[in-house]
Amino acid sequence: MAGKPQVSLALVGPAGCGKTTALARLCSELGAFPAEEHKQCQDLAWELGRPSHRHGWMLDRLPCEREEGTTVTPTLQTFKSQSCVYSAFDTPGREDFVSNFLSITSLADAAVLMVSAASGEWEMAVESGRARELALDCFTMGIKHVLVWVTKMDDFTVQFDQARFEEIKKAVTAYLKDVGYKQKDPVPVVPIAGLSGENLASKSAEMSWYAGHSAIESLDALGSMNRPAEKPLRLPVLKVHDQPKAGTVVVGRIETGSIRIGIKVIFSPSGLVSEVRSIYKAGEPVSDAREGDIVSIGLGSGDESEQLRPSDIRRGMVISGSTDPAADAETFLAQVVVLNHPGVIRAGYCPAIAVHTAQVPCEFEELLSKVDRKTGKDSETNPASAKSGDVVTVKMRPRALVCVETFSAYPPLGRFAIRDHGRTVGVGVIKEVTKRPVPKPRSHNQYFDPSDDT
Ligand SMILES: Nc1nc2c(ncn2[C@@H]2O[C@H](COP(=O)(O)OP(=O)(O)OP(=O)(O)O)[C@@H](O)[C@H]2O)c(=O)[nH]1
Ligand SMILES: [Mg+2]
Repeated sequence: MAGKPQVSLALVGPAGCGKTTALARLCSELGAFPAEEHKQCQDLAWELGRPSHRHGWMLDRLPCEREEGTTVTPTLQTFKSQSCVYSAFDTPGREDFVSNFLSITSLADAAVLMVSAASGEWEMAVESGRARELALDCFTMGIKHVLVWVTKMDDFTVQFDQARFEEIKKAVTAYLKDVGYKQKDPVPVVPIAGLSGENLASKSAEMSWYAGHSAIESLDALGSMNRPAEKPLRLPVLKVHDQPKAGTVVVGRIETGSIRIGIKVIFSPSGLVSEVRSIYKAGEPVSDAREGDIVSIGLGSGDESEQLRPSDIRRGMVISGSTDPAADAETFLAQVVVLNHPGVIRAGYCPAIAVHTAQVPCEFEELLSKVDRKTGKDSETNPASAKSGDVVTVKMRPRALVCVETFSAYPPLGRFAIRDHGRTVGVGVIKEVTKRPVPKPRSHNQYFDPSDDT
C-alpha cells in the first residue's frame, strides 16, 4: 500500500453504456489484473467470438453475466495510479438490480457517472430520465465528488466528434447542478473510448481538440478525500461470507471512526458482539483501518463458543464499538423531498427506504409540516398530503429493525432514498432519531440465555 491514499469509487451509468468495458480496460492498462488469468480470459473471449468482452469478462465473471453481456452483481476491483490506490465498484446499470446499486453507492467516496456518446444511447438515457435519476441517487447516497466520463467516443456514429461531446457535457453538467451538486468548480467531464482505451491511462491522439485530463488523471485530481474528524465507529455491513481460514468475514466501508485488531464490536440490530480478529484492506492484511477504508474483517476471538456464524449477520447491519454504540430507530423525523411520485402521499404510506447498505419498509406515520422551498420555513402544519415537488417534515416509523442516525452526527447514515414501484420517488435527510434501547451485548450462543432479561 506504501502509504498511498485510498479512494473508493462507484462506476454508475445506464445499462450497457460501457462501464465494465472502461473499468476493465483501465485496470488492464494499469497492470491491475493477474497476467495469466487475464490471458485465459482473453483467449476464451476470442474463442467464443466475443472479443469486445476480453477485458470486461475479468469483472463480469458469472456465467449469466457473460451470456447476457450485463453486470448483475457489483464487482470490487482495486487498481493503483502513481499517487492513489482505488477500490472501484462496477455497478449494474439495469434497474432491476437497483438495491445492489444503491448499497454500493452508499460506500463510495466518489462516483464516476458514465454515459455513452453513441447515437441513440445518449438520447435514451435522457428520454427515460435514467441519466438524471442516477445523478440524483449519487447525491442522495451522500457522494460528494462526482466526475463524468463520456464513453464510446470511437463509435461509428460519433467518430470522436467534439460537438457531440460538448452537447452531452452541457446536458450532464446541468443535471448534476439540478440534483444538488452546486460546488464552485465545474464537475470534470472526460471523453473516452473504453473499448479501444482512448484517453483512459494516457492522452488520446484521436481527440487532439480535448485539452483536459485523461480518465486516470481526472481521478488523481480528486486528491485525498476530506474525511470527518475521529468519531465513534460506524460500519454498515455490505456482505458477509465464510472463509475457510478466516472464519466469518464481513465486508463494508468504515463510515466514521476506526477499527483495529482485538477490539470488541457490536452489531445493530441484534446486539451480537464479536472481536476483530483480522483486517484486510485492498486485499492486504493490516492491523488497523479508519474512515473511508473498505475492509474485510475476520471475526472471532479464537474461542469457538463466541464465534459468530455468517447467518447471524446480514447486509444493512451497522457495526459500532463501545463508545456511542449504534441503536435501532423506533421512529425518526426527516425532511423529505417528494420527487417523481405519480400520486399524493398521505400518512400511512409505507414505501421502502434505502439508507446506507440497508433497505427497509418505512411508514410515513405523520406529516408534520410543509416547508417553503424558498425560505426554508414551515408554510403549513399537519398537511393532509404531499405531492411531487413538496418538501415535508415527516415522522417516520421503520417497519423492520434498522439503525439510522441524524445527518448532522453521522452524514452517511442520515440520508435516504425513497423507493416505490422500482423508482426513486423522494429523498430524505434525518433530523432527529428516537432510538430503541441499546441491546444487551451477547454472543450468538447466548440467544436463549435465561438470565437475559431484555
Ligand atoms: N464502440 C464502443 N463500444 C463499447 C465501448 N464500451 C463498451 N462498448 C460496448 O457496449 C456494450 C456494453 O458494454 P458494457 O461495458 O458491458 O456496459 P455496462 O455499462 O457495463 O453494462 P451493464 O453492466 O449492463 O450496465 C458491449 O457490447 C461493449 O462491447 C466503447 O468505448 N466503444
Ligand atoms: Mg457492466
